[in-house]
Amino acid sequence: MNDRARPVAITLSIAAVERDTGLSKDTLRVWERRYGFPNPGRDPLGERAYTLADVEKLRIIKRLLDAGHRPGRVVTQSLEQLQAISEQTVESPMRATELALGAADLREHLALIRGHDVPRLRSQLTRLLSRVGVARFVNEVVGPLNAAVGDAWLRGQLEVFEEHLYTEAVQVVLRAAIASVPEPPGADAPRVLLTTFPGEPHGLGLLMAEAVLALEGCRCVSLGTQTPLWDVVLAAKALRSDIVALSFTGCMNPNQIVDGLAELRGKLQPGVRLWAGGSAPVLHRRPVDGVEPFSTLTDVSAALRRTRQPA
Ligand code: B12
Repeated sequence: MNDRARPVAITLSIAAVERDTGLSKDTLRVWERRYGFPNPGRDPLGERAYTLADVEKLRIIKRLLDAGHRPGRVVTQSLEQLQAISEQTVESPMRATELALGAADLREHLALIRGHDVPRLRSQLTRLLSRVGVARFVNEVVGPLNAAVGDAWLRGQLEVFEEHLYTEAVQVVLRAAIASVPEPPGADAPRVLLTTFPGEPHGLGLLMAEAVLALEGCRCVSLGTQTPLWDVVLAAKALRSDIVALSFTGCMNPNQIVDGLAELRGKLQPGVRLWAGGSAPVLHRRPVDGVEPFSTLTDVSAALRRTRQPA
């Protein structure tokens, strides 16, 4: 093929790779020096330019690191070798998923997503909800399904638009579940404001937290995702919130998470509790004064008991 016939290769900047894989720019540069991978070319401005193949490999590497593998063991492997390690590694969470949801149920849900059958996906989820109740639906159905959908995307078995279809269906069912929880009777029920920071588009963690908090007798108001920081402050004041609860995945830049939480803490009334939940590792690696980190929903009950005690 001559140069004219060769298609122009799509490349990504280091910032785009960081956002897409959750690997920091520093890590990418260190690996480049230490392991020779990734080894990006340069764009016309001399900035690093990563290929889509690099990004695919980096995504698998990130997933393996999250599952406990060491960089030295995985970064230098070929794509085929990584896929083989990945098959073995993701098998156990998948098995756990199958146990919680039922193997047939899980396969059926993934097939409905792949078949774009949204009405049936919704009705199956609704059926499961009425069978197991809100608490088990959140922990044993939505949690494992999220993981399975995320894994399927990572393996290239689901497209991003199919993740959107899935999210929409789960949102509808979770909202109905939340609406079915009776309002807490007393005026002293904790008031919780839920949202994410700009840059964090994932909203299912918020909805799952809202469902659990409603079951625990809280009055929840959700602003949905990506609320500017100052508006969170205004809303917490206007709604007289006792707790501001935020959700973070590993997609958001860790420095923005830490700086944002510190700034928000400084702007909220001292008596307002600030909760930060989700799978972003930085929440535990770099704790922020006055911010309570949560990696699961199971700690919510104990944390509420602390909130109900005078500070
Ligand atoms: C659906 C989905 C999407 C949808 C989101 C739509 C929406 N409106 O929410 C779309 C398609 C938009 C999307 C986009 C992206 N996504 Co996405 N997505 C998912 C998926 C499948 C589920 C979404 C979710 O909300 N998870 C978040 C919550 C529910 O999970 P969690 O953080 O583990 O939270 C648990 C606890 O921490 C706790 N919790 C969470 N929040 C809170 C809050 C409080 C207060 C408390 C107490 C507890 C709590 O509750 C949960 C249950 O235990 C996940 C897979 C997964 N395993 O979660 C991937 C996932 C989060 N996405 C991922 C990625 C890489 C992306 C993209 C960068 C690329 C892509 N897929 O296109 C973009 C992001 C673009 C951007 N601008 O940043 C990765 C993140 C990897 C990382 N870096 O950590 C994941 C993990 C998939 C994977 N296996 O790689 N995604």
